[in-house]
Amino acid sequence: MKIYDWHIAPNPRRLHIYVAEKGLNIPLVEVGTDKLTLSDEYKAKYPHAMVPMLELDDGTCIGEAMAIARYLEALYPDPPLFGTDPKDRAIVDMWEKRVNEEGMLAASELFRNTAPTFADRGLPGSAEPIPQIPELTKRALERMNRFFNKFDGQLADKPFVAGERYTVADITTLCAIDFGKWTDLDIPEDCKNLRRWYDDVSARPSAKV
Ligand SMILES: N[C@@H](CCC(=O)N[C@@H](CS)C(=O)NCC(=O)O)C(=O)O
Repeated sequence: MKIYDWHIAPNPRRLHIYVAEKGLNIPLVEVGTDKLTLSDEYKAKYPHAMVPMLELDDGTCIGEAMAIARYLEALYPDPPLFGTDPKDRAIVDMWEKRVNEEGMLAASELFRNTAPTFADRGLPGSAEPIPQIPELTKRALERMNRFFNKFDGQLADKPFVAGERYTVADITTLCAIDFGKWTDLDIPEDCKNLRRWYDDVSARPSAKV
């Protein structure tokens, strides 16, 4: 199997960190171009036109960072990054989905509606130009602010987002916060729990890949 990658991009990073935490070695195929687009060959091969994507040896293409991670989790269960029993798995899933919707997609909305290099790319994966909507910027900032505060509260009495163990919920939270930095947005000063957690997870070797 191999992973189609755009190394600088935030969603592929979720998978890089996951793979590093697992200690796996899966070949990467870079499909990002110097124009900050995905290559034409890749888009022809995979019309969903987003990364990451895992291609199996039988040719099956699996997209969505967390769908790929779940597949790998089934093959390589240790260390567990999706929870350890039914209740724990549901809690990890709940927080990972929350951070994706409330953090990752908000950071994406902010970036895609402000970055000059993405002027006609308001949404990922579209063959047609999608103009930016500047009015969405204000809402995206409000979403990010809610996300920072909610996750700061969640981390008040826990070492990790979903509880006592490092999981995929931490991976997506780290990627969402670092994606926010692309638009110069940082964790607010008063979100002390989130800042403490951010320093801890950023120091893990997996965060550097
Ligand atoms: N929900 C998808 C999101 C994938 C996504 O948005 N990927 C971006 C890179 S971060 C992409 O492929 N962008 C292509 C583009 O900008 O045309 C996932 O979780 O993998």
